[in-house]
Amino acid sequence: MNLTFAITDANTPPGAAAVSTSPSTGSATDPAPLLPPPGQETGPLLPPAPLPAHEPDAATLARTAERVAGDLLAPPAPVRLADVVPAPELVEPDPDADWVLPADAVVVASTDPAALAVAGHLAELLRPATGYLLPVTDAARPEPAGGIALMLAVPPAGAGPDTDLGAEGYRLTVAASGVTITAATAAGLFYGVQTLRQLLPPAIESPVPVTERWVLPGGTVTDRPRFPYRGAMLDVARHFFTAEDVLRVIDHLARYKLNHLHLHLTDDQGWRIAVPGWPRLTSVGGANEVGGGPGGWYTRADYRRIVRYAAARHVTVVPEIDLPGHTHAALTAYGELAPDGIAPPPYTGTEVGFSYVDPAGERTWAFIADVLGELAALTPGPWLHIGGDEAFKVKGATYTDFVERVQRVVADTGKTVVGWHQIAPAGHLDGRVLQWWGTTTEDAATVDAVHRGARLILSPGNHSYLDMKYAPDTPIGHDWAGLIDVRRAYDWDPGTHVAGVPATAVLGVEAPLWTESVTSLAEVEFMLLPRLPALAELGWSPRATHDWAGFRDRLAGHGPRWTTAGIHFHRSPEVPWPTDRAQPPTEVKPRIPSQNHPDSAADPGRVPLTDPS
Ligand code: TNX
Repeated sequence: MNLTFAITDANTPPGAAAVSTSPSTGSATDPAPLLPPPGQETGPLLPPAPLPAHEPDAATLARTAERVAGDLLAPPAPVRLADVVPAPELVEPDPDADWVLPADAVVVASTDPAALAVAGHLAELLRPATGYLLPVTDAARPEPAGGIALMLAVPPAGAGPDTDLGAEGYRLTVAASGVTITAATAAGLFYGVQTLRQLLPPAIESPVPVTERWVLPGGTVTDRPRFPYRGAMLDVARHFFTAEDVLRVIDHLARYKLNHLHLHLTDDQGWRIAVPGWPRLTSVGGANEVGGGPGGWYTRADYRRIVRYAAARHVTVVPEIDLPGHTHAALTAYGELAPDGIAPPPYTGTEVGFSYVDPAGERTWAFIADVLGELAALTPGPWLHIGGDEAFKVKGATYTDFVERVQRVVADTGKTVVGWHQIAPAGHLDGRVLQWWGTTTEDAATVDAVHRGARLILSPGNHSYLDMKYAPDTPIGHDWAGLIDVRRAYDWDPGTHVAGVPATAVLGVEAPLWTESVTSLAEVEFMLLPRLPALAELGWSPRATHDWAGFRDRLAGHGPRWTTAGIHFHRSPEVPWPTDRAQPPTEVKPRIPSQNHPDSAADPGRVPLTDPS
């Protein structure tokens, strides 16, 4: 074989033309490629390029030859540029531009605190497995210079859609000179970083240094989301999850470019957020959970920690106080909120629809103003979720009057209302958002609310409820909305799902995880993965990329990543997981027997609620 390669003299300034004996077709000012294109190593001998003004010394020649020989023997990048979840909008591979992260790489970012924070985040992601120092530095105009550059760039005025990356888009280029991520915002840079992370070998997930060739596939990814709202919900009321657990869940969201974490903070079995002036909400209302465990709650400091951690990952926290139903825990703490004025004993079962705060009581309204006021003050994001589901005992005008008054309380705090789609019949309020959790695709009240200006978050129970079992033998979870395997989680279209609701009224998607039967972080992960990435792809990727076979194959590559990172997941048989050397993660053992959801009889297969009164 005819080895042809470029020799860069140690004295050659960076970026200047290197001397080449390769069949380069570039102009005199192009940097010569280090390697000839694949398959052309034995091409015809061209006339030698002009000699440098001075000969490289023997040591330089030897080092260069060693490096080039190493590169020639090296396998191509194990991850392909298109192997990203969620699927990017545009992928343009350049197999000649694979790039190996050098041990002395620097992460350079635009001189902007938010961009530098993303650069710091990237360095923290890469340091444990690589063991590299990866210093972070700023520059007015970052160049990769053999490292990774994160560049904030405002598109020129009048720029077309090709250059307009939007509020969350990014462009990632892997070239022989290094990696550049460009975006208009720090959020865009952050999503570029998540893509970069997925393009490295799975060993990048190791918490300890490993020997690996940290190669990235060459080319360009240009990407931006389909919907602005992409989220997951964690029910911390049925079972309590510590702030530490919630931070881990935020990590999982961020990996897949989800940008909202909805926390279901209150329900019949537990009240999980401290509210000044109402101490018994937590000391009494927070001291239980399904099955009789000790429960728990977040202090202001805990909640602030969650919000801060989320914000650093471009995740907005959406707190939910479920009203007027699902309030039994609050009633155990303050009997004056109950219609009969008597505090009931705690409830640790899984029925729904029996509790409500007294809609006519003035104490109720003082309570609501204090609770929502506190959450508005603690929450930087624009949303307050008021629940509104399954309030079976507050009917007709009493219900809609109640919801309308709560909506006004929310508006007075400066936040925007989100509620489950049951609030549809209540009057419209500017910006109001309904969260669809139906298992059908038709609902006149919801369509009517949309015509009055409401937007929709899509959480169809039969596709996105991550508390549903994967299969009949899934050890935890429900099946009232059907079994949801990965394909079912993936094969629907948020843009057309509810008849009469146009894609323009769809704010985005959310996967709720109710936790009646989910008791630990391991079980949370088991229910989230691998279905959460399916939902993330529906929220992020252009519909034109939707393809089950392709998704399944891309998803399969994430198994070894989760295993390496110590994350539990369900080894769904539909996904062709590679056989990895690491031990497969253990399947979770249920601590709580699975229960069906005894809700209204609207869906066949659902067990009707037996009214306890
Ligand atoms: C319905 S979805 C509920 C929750 C349950 C869930 C269990 C919704 C708004 N309400 O109270 O936890 O089903 O799957």
